[in-house]
Amino acid sequence: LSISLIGVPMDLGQNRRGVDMGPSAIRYAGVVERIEALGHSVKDEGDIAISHTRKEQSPNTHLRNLEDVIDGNTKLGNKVNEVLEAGQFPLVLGGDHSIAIGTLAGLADKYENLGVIWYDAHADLNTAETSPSGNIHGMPLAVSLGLGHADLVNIRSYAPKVKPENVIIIGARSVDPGERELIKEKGIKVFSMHEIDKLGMTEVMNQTIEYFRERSVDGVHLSLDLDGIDPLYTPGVGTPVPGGISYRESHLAMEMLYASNLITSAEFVEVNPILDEKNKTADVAVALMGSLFGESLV
Ligand code: DIR
Ligand code: MN
Ligand code: MN
Ligand code: MN
Repeated sequence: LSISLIGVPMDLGQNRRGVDMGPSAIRYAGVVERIEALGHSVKDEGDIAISHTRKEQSPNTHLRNLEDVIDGNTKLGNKVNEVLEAGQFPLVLGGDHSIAIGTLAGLADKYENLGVIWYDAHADLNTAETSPSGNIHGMPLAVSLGLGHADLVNIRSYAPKVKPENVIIIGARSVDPGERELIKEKGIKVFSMHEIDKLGMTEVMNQTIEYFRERSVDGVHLSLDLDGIDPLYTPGVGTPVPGGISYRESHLAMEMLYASNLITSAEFVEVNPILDEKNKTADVAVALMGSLFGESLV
């Protein structure tokens, strides 16, 4: 593969400072070397320019830092699309999960039947109306389905980006009431921790891969929130939830995705080195990227 690395030092989609240093922490953990060692070429495109002013914005909406989140995601969407047009595989490094809005905006006008894997403790299906926090990082999947604030939904001037029947959430264990309703209403496929415990990760991934093949998707984006993994392994995240996906289960999932040959773009988000223990979370992110891009144990 010919991979383009795009850093997004975004921390405006939530309250904890430090997640804007995620791209640096992941680079420091050796992402470029790790992927190049597998025979891929990696071009580091640097970081998207994100505002850090955190000035009070749109006091009449329930969406924190709305203008700057729109601005950053518009730039990111344009960059992701440019990289795609150049025939590169976009690998986006967060930053908080609000950046998935921009990533998907850049992907979906090329992939009209895009599949999305949302690997996360959360569903990220809140809207301004249902959000308990006003944090946009809890909203990107809803926004990409065309639900939520019009200025977010219409980034890069089209909507929706993704069809609900093309989304699979894996690892959910903290879902708000409004999100639960949306999952039911839209029939979104969810492998919560309950299903992962019951079926095992092998079966979850086999079903995931089969589901996308049956739907004849033209690409699959992996949006991996490091809080999907158990905080034992990834403590450097803003909203840790106990009882998550294990380190080995996550590697297995990445290895099976590599073998499936389905994945056409990926993002790794919510790495917060300020909350971390000796860059453990960025190290896990890079190790998982190793498996996603073809590392094997023997
Ligand atoms: C919560 C937390 N559902 C919210 N969301 C998080 O604020 O909307 N997403 N942490 O990753
Ligand atoms: Mn900052
Ligand atoms: Mn998330
Ligand atoms: Mn999450």
